[in-house]
Amino acid sequence: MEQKKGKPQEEISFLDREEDNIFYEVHTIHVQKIGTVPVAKGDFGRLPLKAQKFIAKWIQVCNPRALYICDGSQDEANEVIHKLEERGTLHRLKKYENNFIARTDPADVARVESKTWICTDDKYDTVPHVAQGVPGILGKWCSPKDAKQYLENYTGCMAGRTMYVIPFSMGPIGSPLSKIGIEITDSNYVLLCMRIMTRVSHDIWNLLNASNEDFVRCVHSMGVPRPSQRKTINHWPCNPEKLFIGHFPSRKEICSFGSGYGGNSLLGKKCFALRIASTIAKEEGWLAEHMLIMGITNEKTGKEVFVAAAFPSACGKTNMAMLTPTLPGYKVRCVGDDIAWMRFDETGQLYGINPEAGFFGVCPGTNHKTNPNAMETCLKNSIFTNVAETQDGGVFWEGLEDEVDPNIGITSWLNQPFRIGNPGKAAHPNSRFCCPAGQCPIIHPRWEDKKGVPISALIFGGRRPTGVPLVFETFSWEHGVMVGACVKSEATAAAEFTGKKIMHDPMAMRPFMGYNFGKYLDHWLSLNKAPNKVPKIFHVNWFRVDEDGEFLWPGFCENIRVLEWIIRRCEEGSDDIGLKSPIGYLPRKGSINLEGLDKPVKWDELFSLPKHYWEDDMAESKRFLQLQVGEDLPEKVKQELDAQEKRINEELFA
Ligand code: OXD
Ligand code: MN
Repeated sequence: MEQKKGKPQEEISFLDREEDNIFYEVHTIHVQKIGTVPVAKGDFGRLPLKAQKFIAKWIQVCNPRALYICDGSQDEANEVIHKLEERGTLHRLKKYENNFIARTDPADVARVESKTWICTDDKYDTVPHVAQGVPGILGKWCSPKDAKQYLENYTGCMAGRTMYVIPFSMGPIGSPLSKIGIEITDSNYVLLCMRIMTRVSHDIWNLLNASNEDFVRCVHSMGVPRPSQRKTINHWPCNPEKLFIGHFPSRKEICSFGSGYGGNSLLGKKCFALRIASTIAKEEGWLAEHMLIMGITNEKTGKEVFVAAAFPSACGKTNMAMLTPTLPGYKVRCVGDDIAWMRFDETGQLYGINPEAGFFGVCPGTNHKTNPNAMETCLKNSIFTNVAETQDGGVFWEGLEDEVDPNIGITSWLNQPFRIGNPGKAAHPNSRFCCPAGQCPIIHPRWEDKKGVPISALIFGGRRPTGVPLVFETFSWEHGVMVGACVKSEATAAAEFTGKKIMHDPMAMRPFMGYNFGKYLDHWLSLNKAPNKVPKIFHVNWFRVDEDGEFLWPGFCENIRVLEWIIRRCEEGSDDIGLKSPIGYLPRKGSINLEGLDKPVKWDELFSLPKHYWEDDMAESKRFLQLQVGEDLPEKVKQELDAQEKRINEELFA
């Protein structure tokens, strides 16, 4: 329903609607003034009743100036873009087609894990029984009572602002693997990014009307009602002092307050598709994982294999998902770069979908050498945040030095003049491109297949500078689950951490776990049952360095060589290319194709298993899991840890 600017078309009255008085258990804010709100766009009365109730409740709490029900159309995007350009939040990049740049308040640049909570009545639904005195790092629990103080900040938080209602699907609309969400937000930057990252459509209302399906309730506010008490920087309202990101799995609700950026505010991504979805997946018997999905075709045989791979943030999932193979005869196509939802079908085959519709990738380090496909994907219809701008209306970030004129004038993400070679950073290390996945030159033709794609192998990995070989195959599903639980990686700029500390990031899910990690491991283990044919599980490490700190493996597009080995290991009759070691099967020397590499590879160093390193590593991982997961650690994982420790102690090392 189109609406002429400035003329409210409909007014919702709350005064006599009984259902509007519903408040959730933890939300006992008393709203004194229940009035009317103009509807700037959409037909509130025709929304499914359950959606009306949800929206009405939050209108009462947040007190917006107007309601805008999004329909996902291009006209809508144009209208909002125009508004944001006028205001200065978005700036058009004249070098490209329909590309924009936004700069945030420098206080709002990354996911804020310290203020991200899961709220459940029972603490141990969310976090494992950690050892006494040990600060738990696997999940952050907040009692509903404590959540109340944060939720009170929502009272009147949208005063003077428009409340946008965004109906969206995670996954292809109507797929049995997909789920529906509704995000309400007072940020139209969030609306534009959600349109790229999820499937926003009017059809969602029909789907909700036609089924009993529930939806995930996503509530976002920048936390800056008008008149604003806080100085707005870069036309980017935010309220870092009151930041709170709360997840309420029991009622499938996410409440995010105070930040406008990335995973904090695009609630379909980490909050819904990982934290809330992992709790739904456990209930329904499937997996919601921090994994890319890619298809690799051997052009000689025509056979295609799909793999899903989990890496902690900033390990290059996006680069891997769309790599350009350097090995002749292989074709890679991308299904997803960050999140996979996977389910065994009735024949026991695992199928996966990418629940997202766009890429929200880290810019620094991305260039035509490391990821030409990502560079092509974001040439149009994309939003860049916290990158630098060249004077000819292009983008710049660290890693693009060889792709722009070295003398060109640049404006840094902090709005300062910058020249290549200057000290400091032109772009923020967590600056991002947000672009439609469908524009990727190698997007898989089946990326929106409602059944998903059949997954043949699962891969875990991390940034491990020492000790961990390029690739190994685990002995069994159970061993693979243990290896996944032991994933570690260097810290990332995607969250608020700094430095190069190696952090545990079990299953690459540490910041994204929606429930007790011990129960999550139980859930994984429980999937190895008839008729399920569980895929093989591998571990890779692109980041091992030699004594001089030089990478031992070229990485990026050369990773196809490792993927080729993995694919061959998934075929019958590949015993001869694997070599049993205490930690799994390593590639037999020469079984990875190294032909045509620029630099010779030091195979022995790349695959060595220093005994002391592995003794310490196993002891440390075991201690970590004992302390952090405690009595919730599944017996089978304990057995796998013990067995591996024994193999390491007893067996000879190369
Ligand atoms: C991301 C992450 O994908 O932090 O943004 O993992
Ligand atoms: Mn991620």
